[in-house]
Amino acid sequence: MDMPVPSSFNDISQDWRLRHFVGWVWYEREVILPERWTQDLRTRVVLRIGSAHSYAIVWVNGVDTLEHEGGYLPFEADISNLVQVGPLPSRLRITIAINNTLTPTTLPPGTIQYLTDTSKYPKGYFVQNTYFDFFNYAGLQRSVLLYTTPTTYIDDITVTTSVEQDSGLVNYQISVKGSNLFKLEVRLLDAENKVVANGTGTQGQLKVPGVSLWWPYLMHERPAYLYSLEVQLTAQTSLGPVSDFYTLPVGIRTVAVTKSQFLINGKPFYFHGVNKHEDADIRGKGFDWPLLVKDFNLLRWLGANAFRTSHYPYAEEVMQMCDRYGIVVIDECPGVGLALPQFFNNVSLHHHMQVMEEVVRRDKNHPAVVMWSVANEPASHLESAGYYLKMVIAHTKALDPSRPVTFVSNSNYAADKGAPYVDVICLNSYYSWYHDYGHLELIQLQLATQFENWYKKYQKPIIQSEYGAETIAGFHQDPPLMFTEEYQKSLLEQYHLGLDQKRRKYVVGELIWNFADFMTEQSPTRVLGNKKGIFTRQRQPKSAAFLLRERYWKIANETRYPHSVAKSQCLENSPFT
Ligand code: GCB
Repeated sequence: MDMPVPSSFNDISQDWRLRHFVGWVWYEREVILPERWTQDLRTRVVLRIGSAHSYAIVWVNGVDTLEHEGGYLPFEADISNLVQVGPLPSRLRITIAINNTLTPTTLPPGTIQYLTDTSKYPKGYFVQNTYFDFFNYAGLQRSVLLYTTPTTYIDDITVTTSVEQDSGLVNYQISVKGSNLFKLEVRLLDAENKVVANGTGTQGQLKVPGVSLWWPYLMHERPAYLYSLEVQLTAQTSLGPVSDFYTLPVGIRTVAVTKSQFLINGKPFYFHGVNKHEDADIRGKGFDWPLLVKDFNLLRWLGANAFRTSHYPYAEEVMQMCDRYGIVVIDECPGVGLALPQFFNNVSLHHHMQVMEEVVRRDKNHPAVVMWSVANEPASHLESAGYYLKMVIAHTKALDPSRPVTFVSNSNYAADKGAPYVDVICLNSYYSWYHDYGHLELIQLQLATQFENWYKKYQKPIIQSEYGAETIAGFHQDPPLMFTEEYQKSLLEQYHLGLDQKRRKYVVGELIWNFADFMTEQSPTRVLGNKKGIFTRQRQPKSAAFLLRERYWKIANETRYPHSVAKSQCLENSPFT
C-alpha cells in the first residue's frame, strides 16, 4: 500500500488491523542517485533516518546495513560502498523493517501478554500492554534523507558558552573523520552576518565583546539572539583535495540552579508553559511543518516561554524552532512508563544510558534546551528505581556538565528514591481530578502541602510539571462539573492561586497538562484520547486557553527585567497593552 513518509502508519488506512498492528511493518522505495554522488569517489553518501519507531533494520540494495533500537532518535549509515559500484544509473532500493513491539527492555517499556483461555480468545491471541498515556503510533514518523559529505568531513561540533562581564565565550570542539591531514577554520558571525570572532583547529575559545545574549521569549526586547558558527574544513585525500562546510546556530547563554531559583544568564527564570505531544489527526506522530508552525504561533499567542518534550525527544526541526523563537525546553527522553519493578534491570539501564547519549549528542548545541529529563513518573518509590535513576542521571551529567538534570515524579516526597539526584524537583499532581475528584475547594490546601513537604526535604527549586483536567470542548455546566470547560478553568484557577503563594519563593515553573488533546489507547476513561488539552487536537482554544493566556502574559510582564526592556516587541502582542 502507499504509505507517506513522514507519518505514523496507524491512521492512514481504513483497515483496523493496521491501526492496532503490533509487529513488523515493511517500507520500501527506490531512488536514482545523481551521477556525481556515485562517480566522484571523494564523496561520502549517507542514509539518515530521522526516527523509526521502535526497532528498525535497514537494507540497501538487499544488503543488511543498519539496525537501531528506540523510536524517537535519528540514526544513519555511510552507504558509499554500496552505491559507488555497478552500472549507471545508480539505483538504490531502501528497505526498512520496523517493529513497534514494546518489551520490558525497550524505552518506553511494555509487555506482551498472551491470553490463553481458549473459551474467550483464539489460539495465539496476545495484547500489547503499555504503561503510558499516549497512543503508540509507529512507522517512519520523521524524514528519511540521503545526503553527501566529502570523504574527510566534519563529523560533530560541540559548543558550550559562558559569559564574562560583557563578553560571551564560545568553546568549540570539532570532530573530523576520514583523515588526519586537514585544516579547520572557524568564524563566528552575528545576526547581521558580521564576523565577530575567528579561530582555527579542532578546539578553541571564541571571545565576543559586547555580546548579545540568547534570552527566552518575553524576557528581553530581543529574545533568541543567534550567532552562526561557520566551520570550514579543507583536507588532502589520496584522490585530491576536499572541503566541507557547516554552519551551526549558536546562542550564548548560561544556565544555573540555586536552592530556590532557576537562572538563565544570571536572572531568575520562571517556566510558564505547556507539556506537548507530537500528535495530530491522520498523521499521528508524523512530522508536519504546518502543524509545527501553528503550534509555535499558539505558544507565542499564549505567552508561553517553555515546554517539556513529554515524553520523548521531538523532531529536530522543533528544537531549531525553539532556538529561533526563544522557547525554553526541558528535553525529555522516552523514559516513560517505567511502572513495573521488572523494568528496572541492567539491560534497560544500559539501554537508557545509551538513549541519553543519543539525545545529548543530538540536542547538546540547542541554547533552548536548559535541562534534561531522564524519565516521567517512574516507580521512583522502589529501591531499584533509586539506583537506576542515580546511574542514568550521573551518566547524563557526565555527558553534559553544562545543564541541570531532572526526572518528573508523581511519588510521595517521603518515598521518592530518585529525588536526591536531581537538580530541580519536577512534580506532577492532579488534585481534584484523579484525587478527590470534583473537590476543587481542596486544591489550594493540597498543593501547599505538596510544595512545603518537598521543599522542606530537598531545598531545591520546584516545577509543577503537570496539572490539568479532562475537558470536552463545548461541554458547559455552571456551577462547574467535571469534563466541562468551566471545570477546567476553575481547576486551573485554584492551582494558580496555590502556585502564586510559592512562585516568588522556590516554585520556578508551571507547565499545564496538556497543550492540545491527543490520542491514547482506548480505555473506559478516555473519550477518543486524552482531552486535557487547552486546545483541541485541531488546535482550537477551549476557554482555559484564554485564562492561561491572561496569566502567562501577566507573569511575563511582572518578571521582565527593567534594565533590558526598551519598548518590547513582545509586548505588542500582549493582551494587556
Ligand atoms: C500523567 C502523565 C501523562 C498523562 C497524564 C494524564 O501524570 O505524565 O502522560 O497523560 O498524567 O492525563 O493522566
